[in-house]
Amino acid sequence: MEELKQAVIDGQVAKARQLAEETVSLGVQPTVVFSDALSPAMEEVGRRMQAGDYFIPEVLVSAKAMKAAAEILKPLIAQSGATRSRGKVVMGTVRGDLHDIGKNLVIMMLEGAGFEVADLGTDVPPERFVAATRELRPQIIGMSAMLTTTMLQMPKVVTALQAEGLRSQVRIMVGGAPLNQSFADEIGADGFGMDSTAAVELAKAWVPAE
Ligand code: B1M
Repeated sequence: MEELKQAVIDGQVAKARQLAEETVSLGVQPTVVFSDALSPAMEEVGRRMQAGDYFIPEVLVSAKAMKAAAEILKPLIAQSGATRSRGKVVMGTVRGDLHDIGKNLVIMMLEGAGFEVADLGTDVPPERFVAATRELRPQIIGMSAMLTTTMLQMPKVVTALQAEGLRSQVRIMVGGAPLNQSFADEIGADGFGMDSTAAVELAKAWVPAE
């Protein structure tokens, strides 16, 4: 697991894929590989970028390595029956924002925990969150933002859901590096996910297993 984490941090795509295969063949649960190797690896990559030790190309290669390992794990999670839907989540990065590495990690972890996730992608306008809520009837709406400018789209989604009479039907979770709990409270979201592990804990608390 440590080697896999390091391979992702170092952006070694083939090695990350191979180590993911080896790790699961040794009996480690794929969901644990996500939570204990891939997620902390990408968090470390974010920290290095913040510290000026990594630049965007390094971050993108690490994300590629993370994705290569995730491709090995995802079908195994599906096979294990862990994805028998515990609940439905609609997730997207808000309008104007193209960052999706963190959102995708959260989605993988939620799927690993048995949630069915509809990924609306990036640059998602409020009306698409509203339309998806109406069509898919999720228990949870998840919004991600990585820019101090785009996080201001989040209250617009909350207001749009209120205006359409849908707000009381869903829990709203927000996350992304520039956010905190008080911002979530201020905009009327139901919760803030500090990282992918916290996001899954929150979702599980909102939608307990039957
Ligand atoms: Co951009 N970028 N970027 N970027 N980028 C940041 C965010 C920035 C902090 C870099 C910096 O200046 N130090 C800065 C934002 C400054 C600010 O607003 N305060 C920034 C900027 C300025 C920009 C551009 C404007 C640069 C430019 O063009 N001049 C531009 C904007 C494009 C746009 O979105 N419109 C831009 C572009 C890009 C790339 C496209 C090159 C690339 C994104 C690639 C991609 O995502 N496909 C990119 C990247 C990679 C970053 C950094 C380096 C890394 C982000 C990341 O993936 N972190 C970032 C600097 C940094 O964070 N150190 C930076 C790893 C990831 C695992 O963490 O996303 O935080 P994170 O996700 C975590 C938690 O936040 C949480 O769980 C995740 C897993 O633990 N979480 C949730 C996230 N969403 C959640 C949702 C939840 C719950 C938890 O519930 C719904």
